[in-house]
Amino acid sequence: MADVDQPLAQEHSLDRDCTTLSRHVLQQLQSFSAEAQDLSAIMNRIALAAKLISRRLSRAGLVEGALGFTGTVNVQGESVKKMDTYANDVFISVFKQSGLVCRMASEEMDKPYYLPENCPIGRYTLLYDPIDGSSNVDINLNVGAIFAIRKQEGNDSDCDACDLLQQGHEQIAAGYVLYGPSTMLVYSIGTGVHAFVLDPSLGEFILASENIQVPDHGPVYSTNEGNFWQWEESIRDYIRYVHRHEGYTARYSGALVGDFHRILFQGGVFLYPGTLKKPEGKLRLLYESAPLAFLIEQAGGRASTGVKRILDVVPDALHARTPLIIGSTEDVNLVESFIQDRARASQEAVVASS
Ligand code: P6P
Repeated sequence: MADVDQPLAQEHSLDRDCTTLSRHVLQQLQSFSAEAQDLSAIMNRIALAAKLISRRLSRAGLVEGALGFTGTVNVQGESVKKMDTYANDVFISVFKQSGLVCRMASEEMDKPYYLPENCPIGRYTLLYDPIDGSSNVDINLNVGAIFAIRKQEGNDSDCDACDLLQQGHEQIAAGYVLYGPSTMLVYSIGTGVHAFVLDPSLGEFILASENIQVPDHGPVYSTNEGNFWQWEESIRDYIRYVHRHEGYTARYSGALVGDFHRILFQGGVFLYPGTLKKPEGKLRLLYESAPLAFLIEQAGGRASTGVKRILDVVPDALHARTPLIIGSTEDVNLVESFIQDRARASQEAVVASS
């Protein structure tokens, strides 16, 4: 008996294969306005950058000069990998002559990069970390890219992009690319979180998951416990708790995007708190923590500094850092409860001694 559902199944499969990133953005915006078309085109350019970087990563071990260090140090004081520079240049190249993005702010560049041919038409700024977790590149482990799109307010020539120093809820869109066994692009424009998988045979990102919701709680806690001796006592209290209670497991890859992606799909919490050496934390606010905070809140989770919602933090500089506690609502709340307990105890001690 012929499968009467065959045509439907085939139609579904064809429709799925045709749900590319740019089409999905327009569907999400429910509009074909000029602004919607711009946003769709920007996402498409990001997808092109991801494809170019994915191709380079997949053959890095065979390509002369793809791996290793450049011998330079970036604005963060970190040694720059050749892949960092390549990926940064790819992002810039895909937006040249696009009429879309006027300004690009990157972890790899001290100041924003202007694309004058796109200004004033393209009133958007792209903030991005072109390769997140680049320490994993030379050992063929997962790395990622993180991005956020913001409107360019006014003429920032007199204050060197000060209009970017705004809270994370000003972001128009945010997302990341995960270069893993498959290359995935996950994004939100404020209407849910959606995941695409790169189909190399098509050269297209195809919709894989829509309206992703992070579980309210998960077993994973993800942090670099090598910093235990540098943490506040409250964070140590949380780590002691998960060490002594059933149902928790540690996972940490050294690349924020991969660790975040696991939390997004399986639940749990990622934390990079302040340390003695970096009291403000290591992760950058504008192009790492704020985009992921945008996503996790769209997925029903939370992102906090430990005492403040990440999306409410106003950066004091383009490369400002922040402590980050991000993931399932119940797990972020649990970490914060240890911080609040210690703060209360300190306050009571002050009162008692006065
Ligand atoms: P540590 C990579 O350098 C990165 O910025 C994030 O991707 C990652 O989560 C973190 O730093 C790892 O830092 O101090 O644990 O090596």
